[in-house]
Amino acid sequence: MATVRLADYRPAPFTIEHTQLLFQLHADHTVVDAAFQLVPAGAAEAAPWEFLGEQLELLSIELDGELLAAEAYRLEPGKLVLLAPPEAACCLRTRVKIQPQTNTSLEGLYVSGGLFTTQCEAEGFRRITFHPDRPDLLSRFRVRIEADQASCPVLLSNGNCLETGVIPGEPGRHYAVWDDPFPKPSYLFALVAGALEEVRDQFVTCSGRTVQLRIHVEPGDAPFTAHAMASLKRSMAWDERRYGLEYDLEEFNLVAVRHFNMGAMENKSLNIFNSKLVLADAETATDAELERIESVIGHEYFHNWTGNRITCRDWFQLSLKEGLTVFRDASFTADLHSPEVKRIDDVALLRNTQFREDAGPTAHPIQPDHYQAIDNFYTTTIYEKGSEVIRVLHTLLGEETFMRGMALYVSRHDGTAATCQDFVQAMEDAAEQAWAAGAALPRFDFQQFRRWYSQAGTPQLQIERHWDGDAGTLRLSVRQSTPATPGQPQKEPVVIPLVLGLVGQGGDPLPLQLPGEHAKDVAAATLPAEWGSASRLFVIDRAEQDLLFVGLEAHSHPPAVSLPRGFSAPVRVAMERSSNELLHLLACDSESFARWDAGQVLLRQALLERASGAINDELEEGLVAAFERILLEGDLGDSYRSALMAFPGLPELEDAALAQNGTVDPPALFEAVLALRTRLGDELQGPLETVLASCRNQWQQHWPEGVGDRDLTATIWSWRVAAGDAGVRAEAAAAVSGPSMTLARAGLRALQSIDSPERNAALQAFHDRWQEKPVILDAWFGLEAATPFGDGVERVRQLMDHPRFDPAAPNSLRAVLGGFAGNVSQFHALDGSGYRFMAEQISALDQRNPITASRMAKVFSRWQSYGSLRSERMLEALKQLSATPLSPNSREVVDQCLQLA
Ligand code: B3K
Ligand code: ZN
Repeated sequence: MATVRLADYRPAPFTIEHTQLLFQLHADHTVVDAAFQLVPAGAAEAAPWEFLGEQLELLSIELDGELLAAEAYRLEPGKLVLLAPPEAACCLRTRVKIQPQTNTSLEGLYVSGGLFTTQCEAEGFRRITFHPDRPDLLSRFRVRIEADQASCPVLLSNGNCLETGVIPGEPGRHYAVWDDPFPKPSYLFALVAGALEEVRDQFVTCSGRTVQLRIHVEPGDAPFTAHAMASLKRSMAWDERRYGLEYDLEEFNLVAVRHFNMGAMENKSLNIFNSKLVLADAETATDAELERIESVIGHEYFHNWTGNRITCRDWFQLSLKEGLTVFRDASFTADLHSPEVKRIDDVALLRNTQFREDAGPTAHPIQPDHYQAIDNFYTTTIYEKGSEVIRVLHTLLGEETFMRGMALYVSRHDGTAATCQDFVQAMEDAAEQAWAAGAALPRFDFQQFRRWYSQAGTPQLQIERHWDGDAGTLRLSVRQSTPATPGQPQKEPVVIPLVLGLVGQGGDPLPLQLPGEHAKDVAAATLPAEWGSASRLFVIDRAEQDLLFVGLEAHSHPPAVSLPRGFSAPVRVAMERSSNELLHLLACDSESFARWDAGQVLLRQALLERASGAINDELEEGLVAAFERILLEGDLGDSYRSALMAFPGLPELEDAALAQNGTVDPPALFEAVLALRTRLGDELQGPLETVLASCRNQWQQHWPEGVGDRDLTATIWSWRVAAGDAGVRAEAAAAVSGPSMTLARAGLRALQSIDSPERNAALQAFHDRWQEKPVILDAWFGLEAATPFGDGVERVRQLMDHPRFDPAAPNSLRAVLGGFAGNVSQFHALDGSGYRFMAEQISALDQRNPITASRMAKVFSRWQSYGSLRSERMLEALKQLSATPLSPNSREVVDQCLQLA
C-alpha cells in the first residue's frame, strides 16, 4: 500500500466552484449524478486531473454537456483520470451506480436499519462518486435526493432545505433539494434518508437570529432526546459566550444512527451521531455517559468553526481541527461542571491510552509526516495529545493572549483550508504583541515549541532535589528527554511549562522566592494570574535546567514539592519523593491535580509491590489513614473525593510495571487491584459505611446533581463487596432494578469479579430489563465478555451467537471484543487461546469493516511487554493475523506491530 507523505503535498490543479448532486435512492441500488463546475488553477503544475472512486460503477461521463470519448479518460483501479485536462472552466458530469444496501464498511453511503446514511470523513466521498476527495477543495453543494416516500419520508442533507415535492411520473416517490451556502470539502458532505421521528426546538443566537434545531431518531426514541437537545443549546450558548462564535445557518440537524464506526461526525449543519451518544436519560444512561454525550454534542457543534468554517489543508493537519476542538470541548465541560474532576479524568485517559500509544509501535507525532491509511490516525495522540499541546500554549500565554491568538486565527483563515502551522503562527503573533506590550508572560521560542507537532513520544522530566538545610535553599535539577520512537531515534528538547508549588510541614503553601534574575541556568519563572500566588510556572526548554528557591526556613525539613500542578504539560514526571512526602501532599496540597497525583503515585507503588508478591504494609497503612481522612473531609466535593480514591487504570499500571521491571504480568496486576481493594474495604469499613449512608440520601437527585454521591457510592460498593459485605452485595445487585442507570452499572461493576449467585442474577435481570434497547444491552455484552472467570473464549463465542448481538454494529463488536481484550485473565491466558481468538475475530471483521477492525488490531501493539511466554504467543497470533488477507488499514497496523519482531 502506498505511503502518503506530507512533503509531497501539492495544491490541486483545479478548483470546484459548484457541486450538484442528484441521489436516486432505491432499495437495491442508488444512482448518483454529479456535476462539478471546475476551474483550472492556473499556476499549478500541469498534473493530470484525477478523480478517486471506490466501488463505483460508471454509467456515463460528460464534459460540458458532451459525452466524453473513451480515449479522453482512463479508468484505473481506484480512480478516473482525465487525459487531456481542460484549459478553461468546464462542467464535468458523471453518473455512477452504487450499492449502499450491501456496504458493511460504514463509509460512504450505507444503510443502517433501513436508514440511508453517510460517513465521508476521511475518504468516504470517493465511495459515493468520482471526486478528488481532498480536504483543501472547498465547494458549494446543492443536493437533490429522490427516494421512496413510504420507506424514506425524511430526506436530509447539509445547509437549508429549498424545496420538497412528489416526483411526477414516479408514483410513491418524492424529493428534497438542499443548498449549503458555505463552501466545504467533500468530507463534510452528508445525506440521511429514512423513516425518522423528529424532535424540534429553537435557539436564538447572540445576534438575534432564530435557528431551528431538529433531532431525528428512530420512531419510538423521541422521549430519549431531551438531554441531547439541552446539550446542543448549551453548546451553542457557550461558544458564543467564550469564543464569540455564533451559528451561521437557519437550521441545525442532528441524526442518531445505530451503525456507526465512531462517536459522531460534524458534517456541516447535519451532525450524525452514534445513537449511544444521543439517546439517554437518567434511567437509561449513567452520569458519565450523560456528561460524555454533552461533551460530544459540544465537540461536534464546536467543529462548525474549528473544522468546518476553517478546515484542514490535508490530513496531516488533522490535529488542527481535532486537538483544538477537544481542547474546546474540555473547557466547555470544565466550565459547566467541576474543572478539577474534568482535569483528572482527562489526564487519567491520557495516561491510560495516549502514553501507551506514544510508547508503542504505532507512535506518531500530532502532525504525522506520513501514513498509509489515514483512518488509522484518528488516535488519542491526534485528539488528546493534540488538545494538551494547545493547552500548553494556553498555559504559557494565559487566557487573554490565547484568546487574542484564536481571534486572529479565525479572522485570517475563515473559509479556508489551513495548517497547524497557521494556527501556531496566529498564536505566535498574539504572543509577540503581548510581549511587545510588556505583558508579564513567560518568553519562549515558538520555533522550538513547534517540535511538539513533529516529535512523537512522551517527554520525560527527571527531577532531582538538592536541599541545603543550612541556607534554606532548594534546588531542583530538571533533565528533559524524550524516548526514541519508530523512525525518530533522536529527539530535541521541547517547550514544557512546569507549574509547581512548595508545601510546608503544616500543610501551608510556602512563598516561592527566587534568586535574582540571572543565576546561570536558572529557569525564568512567572506568576500567571490563573494560578494564584502559591504556584510558579517555569519554562523548561533545555536538556538540563535548575530551578532555585531561596529564603526557605533553614534547619527544617525540606518542603514537599507539589508538581506538575494542573498537569501543565503532557509529560511524565519522575522525582524521588518519599511516601511520607506524597502522603503529606495527598492530605493537604491546596492544588487539586497535584494532590490527586500524589495519591496516584502511592497507589501505583502499592499495587506494583503487591503484583510482584510483596506487600508494603507501611505504605498501605498510610493509604488507609489518608483515605479515612479524605472520606471524612466532607467539604472536598464528592466527585473529587471519589477521584482521590480511584485506582490507576490497568494500562497505566502495565506501563509503570514495564518501566520498573522491564516486563508485565497483567493477571498479577489485576489480582493486586482486587487485593488492595479488599484491604481498603475491610479496614475502612466504619467510614465507608458512614459516607455511604449520607450518599444514599442523594441518590435520587438528577444529573448533574447527585453525581458525586453516586460516584462515591460506586467506589464504596466495590470496596465493600470486595471485602465480603453481604448487605452491600445485595444492595448493589438490587440497583439493577432501580431507577438509576448509574447505580445499576456501579452495582454490576462492584459484583463483576465475584463469582456469586447475586452477580449472575443481577446480570440476568439487567439483560431481561433492557434486551429491547440495543444501546443499553451493549453494556451487558461488555460486562459479560469481561467476566474474569470461567471459559472466556467460549463465553464470547456464545455472546456473538446471542439473538440480540448485531455483528454489523461496531458498538456491539467493541463491547464484546473490547470487553474480552480488557479481560486480563482470559485475554492473556498463558496458552495463547485469547490472543488466537482475537486474531481470528479481527481477521473476519476486517473483511466487512476495516476501520473498526484495524482499531481493534491495536490490542496487539504491546506484544513485547508481557514476558517471554505471552510475548511469544501474542507474536504468533499477530503472524496468524498477518497471514490472512487484510485491508490496507489493518495491514498498516499489523506491519507496524511486526516491525518490532
Ligand atoms: N471527525 C469525526 C471523526 C471521523 C473519523 C473518520 N474515520 C468525529 C470527530 O472527531 O468529531
Ligand atoms: Zn472531532
